[in-house]
Amino acid sequence: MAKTLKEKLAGLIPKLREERTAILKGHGDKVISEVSVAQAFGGMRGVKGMICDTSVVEPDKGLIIRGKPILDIQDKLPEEIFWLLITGDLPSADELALFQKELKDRGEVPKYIWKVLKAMPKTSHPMAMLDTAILAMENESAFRKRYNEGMTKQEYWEPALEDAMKIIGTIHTIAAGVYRIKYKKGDLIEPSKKLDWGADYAKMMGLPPRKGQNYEMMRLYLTLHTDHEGGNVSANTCHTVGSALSDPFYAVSAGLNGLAGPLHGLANQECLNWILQTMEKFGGVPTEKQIEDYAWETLNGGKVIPGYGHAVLRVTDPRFVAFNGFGKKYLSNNPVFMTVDRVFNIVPKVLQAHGKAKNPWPNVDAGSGALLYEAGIKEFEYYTVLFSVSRSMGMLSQLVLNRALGTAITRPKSVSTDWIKGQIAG
Ligand code: CMX
Repeated sequence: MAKTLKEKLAGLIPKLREERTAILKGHGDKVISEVSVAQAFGGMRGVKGMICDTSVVEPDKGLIIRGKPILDIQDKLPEEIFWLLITGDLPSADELALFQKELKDRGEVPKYIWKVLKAMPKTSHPMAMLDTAILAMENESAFRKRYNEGMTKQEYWEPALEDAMKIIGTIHTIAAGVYRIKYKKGDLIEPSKKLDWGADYAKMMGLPPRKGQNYEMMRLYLTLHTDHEGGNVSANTCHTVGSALSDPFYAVSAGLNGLAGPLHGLANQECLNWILQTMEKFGGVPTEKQIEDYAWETLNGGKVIPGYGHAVLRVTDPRFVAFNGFGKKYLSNNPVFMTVDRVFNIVPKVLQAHGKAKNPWPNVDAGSGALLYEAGIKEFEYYTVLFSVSRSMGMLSQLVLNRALGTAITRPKSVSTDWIKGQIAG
């Protein structure tokens, strides 16, 4: 008989605990990283100081989830990726069906959430609406309830998983509601009993299925964005907040606030903006020379070219490759996609000549916006919400594992500029 996710984890966790204890007991003093002055001032880039087992980002390969390169699993459902992230294996067909049912069983959004969202100012950013809804839903937290009742440390992961499943079971419905409320798209659309997570999200937003093309786009989008190891702003923030034993609603809401930043999740709206500005300036799909000129104009104006560069990656992001593959299949004659593809031929050369960005290649955001736009989602500021729905899976899988393994409260040591000056002086 198929196991539930909780049963599967209950079988895995004792071994993981033993492994962590043995590593710490036998090798706790081994040094794994040093920190330079530049790293201390530079966002701790490259400092190895936290553990994340769900995925790694190899500078020369991109995202690898539990040993599987993202391009090898790009055809999976996001639900399967969540199972993979948290357990290390893909689910069997029976396990997947049971897990999808468990999510649907937790799919009811409390009525007060809709009241909160409808009471927010019309000018609220959709990310502020999503974050507020997740935070307001903290009222439902099983973790907080069990903590107050006095659960043991060994039990922390169980209500953390319950909260994680409640968030994943509802976040797509909430996000679709944010879309319909914010952009006056009409009444809310109820979740379906049958559709998978991504297709249901697209349907609840009110996107036309277009013979399944829009559902396939949404599936791909959600599958590709689930996780990007532990140090990025949203994952790291969720990790830190969760480490204080703030429950998963607090932790995910905090992580989403980080995702709202223009250098992180908000970049995908800026990216499409840049593409459309280029098209507007040149009256259609620009020539390569026009793109080159506009790229230099952007750089000389002291701005970044959104969608290019990465803190870790040093190659074309494989997730961009996956989106480009979808574009070539479904949108080969579409002007926005053609511009994205042409920009890809030109901008890396310009950034290399500019000489500042350590990585001149496209990241995930360079291509995704065009697909969303052509699916009928024309409200750019909403794009980060789609990213967030997917990334909740990464944040939550990391959080549940951290509660299972007793990860300590985060508390790196900060030092003052005077202390650094003292070190330099010797
Ligand atoms: N256009 C212009 N300049 C760029 C650039 C770009 N796309 N990418 C990097 N640079 C510049 C940096 O601004 C920095 O300049 P300063 O020295 O003047 O500060 C210099 O190159 C070195 O930066 P880096 O070490 O290569 O990159 P960082 O790790 O500091 O920053 C990132 C990474 C993503 C914030 C940066 O590449 C950027 O701003 N890109 C555009 C925004 C974007 O696409 N963000 C999406 C990120 C995806 C994600 O969140 O996963």
